[in-house]
Amino acid sequence: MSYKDILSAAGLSASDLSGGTLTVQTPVDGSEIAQLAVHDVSTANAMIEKSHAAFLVWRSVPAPRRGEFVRLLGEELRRQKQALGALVTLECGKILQEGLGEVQEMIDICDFAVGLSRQLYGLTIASERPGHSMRETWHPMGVCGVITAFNFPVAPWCWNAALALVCGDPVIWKPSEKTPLTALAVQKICESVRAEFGEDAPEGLTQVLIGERDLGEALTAHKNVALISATGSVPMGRAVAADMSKRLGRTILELGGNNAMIVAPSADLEMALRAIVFSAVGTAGQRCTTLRRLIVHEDVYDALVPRLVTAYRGLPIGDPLEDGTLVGPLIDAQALAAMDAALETARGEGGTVHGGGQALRATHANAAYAHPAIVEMPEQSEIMHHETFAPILYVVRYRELDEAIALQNAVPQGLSSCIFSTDIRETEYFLSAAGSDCGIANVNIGPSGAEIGGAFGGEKDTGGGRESGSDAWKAYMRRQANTVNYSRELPLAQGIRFDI
Ligand code: UN1
Repeated sequence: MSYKDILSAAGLSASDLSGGTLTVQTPVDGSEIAQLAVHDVSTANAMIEKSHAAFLVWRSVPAPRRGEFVRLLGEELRRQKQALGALVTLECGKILQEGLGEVQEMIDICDFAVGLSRQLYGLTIASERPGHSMRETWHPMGVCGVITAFNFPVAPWCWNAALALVCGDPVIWKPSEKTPLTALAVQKICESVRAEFGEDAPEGLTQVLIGERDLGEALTAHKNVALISATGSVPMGRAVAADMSKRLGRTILELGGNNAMIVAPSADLEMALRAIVFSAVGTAGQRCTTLRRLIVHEDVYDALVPRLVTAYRGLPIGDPLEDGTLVGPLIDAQALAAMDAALETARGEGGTVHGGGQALRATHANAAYAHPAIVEMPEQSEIMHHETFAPILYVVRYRELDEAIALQNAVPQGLSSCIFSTDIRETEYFLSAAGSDCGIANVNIGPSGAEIGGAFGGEKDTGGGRESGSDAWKAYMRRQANTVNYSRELPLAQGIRFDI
């Protein structure tokens, strides 16, 4: 399929793709695939006003009916999975299997949200006063701004949007300027769903802002944006948090990860090997959940690490649209330069580097393909505390489990973590309060590839937000405590007397 065919199969016409100043290049070969028009701040403000007007309508549509909108969205995504998955691959460079997986993640969260639309449960609470009842109710919050990153151009929007929409909140999406086309394609799907749904879905229920940082700042500045959910770098998250805190707006932050795996002496090394390669190399090391640090018990180090180095050598690097490719390109030349620089620093800190360096130079000179790298480190040095968004896996040894857990927790980020062990004492300890300090802690699976049913997010520099499953929906609603007096008396709480 030509790039043109991929773009048009995803519903993007020639006029959508031209006439503007934002150049979109595919990381597959570095060629230009669009020149998009960008929005300015006054357009962003107008969109926010429109979204707020939509909120005033949408909040009163019954939640199960709002769920119907998300059901139709999920149905449409099912129909368009192949086309949208290919566009994800073309625009961000992840292999087609992972592009399709990302669309599947959208479908899954839509299914979850449809059920949720009939389960936005509050509480009934025992009142201390006779003839009184108490309850807790969840109401829609307001406009929800969603800022997303290039590496997962569509799924994180959907984790937020599917929940926000059933919770009664319109959504304004600011995608990465590196991956705006997938957002435009999804917005077209939303508009077709809105037409099918009927007139109680107001205009402006979902909107997309194309452009740079100033548009994100327009969202954080506007009092009518009740909530910002942002996925991306730690500096971006800090800026969003600072701006939102000025007006005490609500945030959900899903920022960097520096995820580790502990491989214990009792581990099934065959399973560990497969899990390591997928989670360190998948999406070319550009997931926030990518495995970046391997902490291996000294007794199994020699049985595992040389095999890993061999497995890395055989990895098929190439065009992510082609069957059989396991490693696609990095997003751009800057990412490749950051990878090279990190490997250089690691060498300076005593590391032995296997792999690394640019790949496919002869055939893809304008793209940023990299050989994934394994770096054996003498200890957990400075560079290992940083997240480099590239396929670099640092490896260190440990002797005692407590030491391994301390190493795993010693970095600023706290997103995902895992242990490979068949010793239940070790695995339960790893999951205990004294174990991993991350938002995600797994046993005998890698740190990446989470299902939508769990709450997704992490602690420390990862930002503390939770998206997707479990009760993450509560962040998209406002909680109201209600006390109802059905007696003929007016007793005060805490037994206070106040007679007039
Ligand atoms: C991200 O990289 O921003 O758990 C999200 C995973 C995916 C989501 C990653 N479900 O790897």
